[in-house]
Amino acid sequence: MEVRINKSKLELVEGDITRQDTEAIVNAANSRLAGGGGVDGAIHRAGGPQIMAECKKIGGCPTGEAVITSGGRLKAKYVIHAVGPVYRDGRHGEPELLAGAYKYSLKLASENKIKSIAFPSISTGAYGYPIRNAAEIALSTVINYLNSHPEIELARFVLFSADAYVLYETVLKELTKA
Ligand code: AR6
Repeated sequence: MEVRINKSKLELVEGDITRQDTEAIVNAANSRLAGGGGVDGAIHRAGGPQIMAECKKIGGCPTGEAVITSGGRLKAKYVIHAVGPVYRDGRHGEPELLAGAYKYSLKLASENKIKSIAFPSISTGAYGYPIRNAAEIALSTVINYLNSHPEIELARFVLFSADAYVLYETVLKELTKA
């Protein structure tokens, strides 16, 4: 599914984030930038050791923020490592921290003149964020940003399962009345 938000395109696809041809892909990282499973493991495996070497130099990233490295051997020139919250009960700042992970990623994209960016569904795997709530936050945060930042020409969400794709599609239709 794809919709236009102001001057930008917002796309949903089912697939693997490591195979995207956007200028940047976003990693669902941890605050130590130490690597792990899920998206993080897949990105470091596909991108090679250069990415971890840069992460080590940076040292870490607070939850709700993001840092940028090169894309190593990936098609994408950059990896933006965003740190989403571990979900507890939704009353420990999780919504704001999740929104922050997306906002920071977009801000880094703008600062680095990146025009196309692909996101995974941050925090909805190992970190346990209920996916419907996470999708509402993810999509509304990105829509808000695109409305005032036409320099981002394409924002794409890459969903790893058909279920996740359908859920994001439902939420995007609700948010845009598409
Ligand atoms: N492409 C797109 N989406 C994927 C892929 C992929 N290759 N692999 C998994 N997903 P997770 P988190 C989906 O666990 O919840 C790591 O160990 C997956 O189905 O990757 O933010 C880090 O080091 C889920 O919907 O990230 C952290 O310690 C979503 O991506 C921690 O896990 C996010 O799942 C971060 O946990």
